[in-house]
Amino acid sequence: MDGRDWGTFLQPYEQAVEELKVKFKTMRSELKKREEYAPIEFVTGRIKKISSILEKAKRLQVPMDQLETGIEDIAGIRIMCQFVEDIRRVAVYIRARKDLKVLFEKDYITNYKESGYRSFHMIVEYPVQTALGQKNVLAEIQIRTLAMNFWATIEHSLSYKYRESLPEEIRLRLKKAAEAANTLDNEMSSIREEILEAQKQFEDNSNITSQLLKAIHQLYFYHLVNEAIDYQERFNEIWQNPDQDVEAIKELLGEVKALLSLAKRGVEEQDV
Ligand code: 0O2
Ligand code: 0O2
Repeated sequence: MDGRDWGTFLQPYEQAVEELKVKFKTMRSELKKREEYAPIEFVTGRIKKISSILEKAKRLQVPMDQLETGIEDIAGIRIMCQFVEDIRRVAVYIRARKDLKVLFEKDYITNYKESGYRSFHMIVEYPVQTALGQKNVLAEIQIRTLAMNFWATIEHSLSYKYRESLPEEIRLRLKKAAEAANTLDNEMSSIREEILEAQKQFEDNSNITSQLLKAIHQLYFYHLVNEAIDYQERFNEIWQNPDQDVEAIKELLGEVKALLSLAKRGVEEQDV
């Protein structure tokens, strides 16, 4: 390909990156509105520099007239997530989209690279509408956590500087740093699990409490005033205790419910 053609050649890729960035940023804000947090933290994109395209073509022995199919990441989108679990979720959303076609995936999380690199890659075919009609371009979507991104960004700049001659000692230290980033991701995931579990527990407990208070209130409808006062006092006692005993609240709820169903049956029998 002649040097003068680069602008025209790269135009659909630029358009693809711009459109895909908007789409994934929109997905982020949409998910954020629906849920308490978005599985997408932020999105970036770039088109590969001409020098990098030429270098990669040489390295992969891609002929100059086959760059469109031979180099998959001329258009690149990067999606950063807070937690490892989010990566799979984002991949599911991408697979379900009707405006692109996933051609293949590379799971460098399960099968991390020798360098220590971790990320989930999806190679997609994306149709761009140009002045001359539709053109399908390839794009690479890299999905990774903030920790994976932190490591990859620094490793990229260091490796780039040293090229092939990265000293063995540095290579090993980078690998160790990748393990540390992975440990950090795992730790954050398990802390998150615990927080979610604690939140659920808190919601369950407050549900039981409101059920009990409602049930006590219902006792008045059956003229069980003394019982209602008695249960209210017993509840107050448990509630005022610094380590509120959920089991005791559950037990009390069971007792009040049993009394209510007896009272209900009594009323029904009277009606007959
Ligand atoms: P290469 O070809 O990947 O080595 P600049 O590119 O620095 O002149 P700009 O527009 O600020 O200016 O670049 P940006 O978007 O900050 O990207 C800089 C670097 O971030 C790129 O390196 C990429 O390595 C990386 N990057 C950002 N987003 C993506 C993405 O979605 N996919 C991929 N593969 N890389 C991304 P280089 O050296 O510019 O390009
Ligand atoms: P850039 O500058 O980010 O665009 P390859 O494995 O290199 O022969 P392939 O099969 O096209 O070629 O790519 P692969 O392995 O799926 O990786 C594609 C991209 O993932 C790379 O693009 C990087 O952005 C990123 N990547 C892969 N391995 C590493 C790694 O060890 N460290 C870092 N920091 N990034 C990695 P480019 O074109 O190599 O680079």
